[in-house]
Amino acid sequence: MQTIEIDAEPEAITIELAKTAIVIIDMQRDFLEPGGFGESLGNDVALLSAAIEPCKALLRAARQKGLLIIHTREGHLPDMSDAHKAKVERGDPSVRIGEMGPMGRILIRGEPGQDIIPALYPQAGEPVIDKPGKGAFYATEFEAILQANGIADLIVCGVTTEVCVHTTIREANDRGYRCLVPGDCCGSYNPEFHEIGLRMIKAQGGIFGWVTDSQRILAALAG
Ligand code: TIU
Repeated sequence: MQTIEIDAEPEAITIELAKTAIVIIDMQRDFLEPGGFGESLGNDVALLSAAIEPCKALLRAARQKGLLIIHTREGHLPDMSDAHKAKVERGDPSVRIGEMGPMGRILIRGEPGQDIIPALYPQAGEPVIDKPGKGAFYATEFEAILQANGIADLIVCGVTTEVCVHTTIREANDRGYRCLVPGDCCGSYNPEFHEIGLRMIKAQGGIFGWVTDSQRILAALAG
């Protein structure tokens, strides 16, 4: 079984490739392209695009190594029975979850905007988790898939750093999974929140996990 050491903060981490999954959180058109949910909340969606190429490079290397790759998509059922009022009533009422936008109904499963961006589209066989919440564990089959595959450690990428990435890492941390976060594979509409979000993960001896970058993971995978 191949074990690699990856340089990270607060310290290097050693992982077994067969027990590690790459999790790509919510790299969806609704968050990364104009006209979707991210923009409806008043955000500049261009701020997230820097994460696309590092994620792409990591996915390519992970596929070559045969790592388990799991994608998530935030979104709701067409009847919105899984969308809490407290979540729906955010932002401009004309462009809220479920309203019609240029990419279909905003953040509704099956609509073009809710799907993953073409640059990072899942390959056949890679699990795609549709989640109604911020975290990947809440009301999904995510943990069952991790358990069925003997996964102990997660490499978590995606958007946004302080919302869905952070929530998933916190949920994973409480369940005993070690999380390694390549900061350049994540992004936020607020660069300050991105930086502080990463600092929060690795603070206090790695209270929620480890922080690295795509280059250090690629170097370890190639070594
Ligand atoms: N608004 C925001 O920063 N994020 C979300 O609503 N969802 C995710 O982070 N995926």
